[in-house]
Amino acid sequence: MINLSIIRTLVKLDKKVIDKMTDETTGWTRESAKIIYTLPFMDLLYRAQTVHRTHFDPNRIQMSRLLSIKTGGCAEDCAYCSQSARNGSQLPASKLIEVERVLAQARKAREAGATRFCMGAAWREPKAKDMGALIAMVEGVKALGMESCMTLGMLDDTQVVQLRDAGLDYYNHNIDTSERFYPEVITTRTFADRIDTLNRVREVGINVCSGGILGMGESVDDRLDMLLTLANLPSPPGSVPINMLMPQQDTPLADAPPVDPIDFIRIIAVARIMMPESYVRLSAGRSGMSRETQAMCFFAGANSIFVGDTLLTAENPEENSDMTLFAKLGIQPMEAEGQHGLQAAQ
Ligand code: SAM
Ligand code: DTB
Ligand code: SF4
Repeated sequence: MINLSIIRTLVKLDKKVIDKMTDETTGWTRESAKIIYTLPFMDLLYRAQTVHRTHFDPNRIQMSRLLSIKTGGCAEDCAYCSQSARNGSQLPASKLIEVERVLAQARKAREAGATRFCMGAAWREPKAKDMGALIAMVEGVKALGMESCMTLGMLDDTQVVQLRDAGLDYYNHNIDTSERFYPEVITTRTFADRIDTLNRVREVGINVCSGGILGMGESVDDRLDMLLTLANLPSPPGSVPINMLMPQQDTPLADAPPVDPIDFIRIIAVARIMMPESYVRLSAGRSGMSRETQAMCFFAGANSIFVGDTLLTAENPEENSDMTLFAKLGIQPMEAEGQHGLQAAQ
């Protein structure tokens, strides 16, 4: 058993040791993740910001807009989700919305400065009959000069090719938590199912967006294991959303206690250090965070957010308050093509 406090002292004293750990892009271990996570907060933030600056402009943040294209009535039992039919939520189930309505929202998002348009559906997986409309949505968003992203649940071999050929830039499919804690949150599909979908998406050349949620009752080790799984994929996801649980009425996690902001910021910093070239997205939960917490998340390496006053079903800060915060912090929205060649690298 290694004494963590001794290692921490060594790491603090010997910059080479931590450089070696943080420069590695593969083979992260729980032990190295834990050493980094438990560094004194200032040392951790300094390391994370240093790594961040070697790959990104620290004063630019990528902005995406989300739209729910099919809401509610989902067959899965994700304990955090307002859209699961099994959670007894009162949210009415909708059908897949028309392509033109989606594109009208995408145009609005582009006018408000979003460079990526993310479309989410409350499905276990898309059906073959839906693919035509989904393809038209991707093509339409691309024709507006925006990047396209979808999150539709599991995908099979045919669907990933169809979406790739339509021009889909990113596919979001979160692992949500550690493999160990996962069955406490979702029982209707497995952690391995999720990894299979991520592999299919990556193998056809669509950028992977995958992350998870903090605040579901998981331990620090679960949070770190989730990051380890992501960092140790054949290539880490180009985009890593870290959501803070937004407790939803009538779900099993409705009364989950809030995450300590300092613990949340530490996880952002570890994600930045372990996945230096990925966009780390400060996702759900910003509406409950102070401006100072958000600023610290950006300093720790988060460089992507969702903008607009709704996520899928839950609230998000208003556009105006985000722009005021950006102005106060001297942050500029990132241009669509400022993606550091990540798409080519996937
Ligand atoms: N149905 C698709 C799926 O699950 O793959 C796509 C939509 S789903 C809402 C996308 C992700 O949003 C989830 O995997 C989860 O990480 C996040 N999410 C959902 N509800 C949330 C909540 N209440 N608080 C924080 N994150 C949430
Ligand atoms: C992700 O990780 N967060 C976004 C996006 N991927 C699709 C979704 C957040 C959903 C928050 C709860 C809601 O709006 O219902
Ligand atoms: Fe369905 Fe996705 Fe919600 Fe799970 S997270 S219940 S799959 S919409």
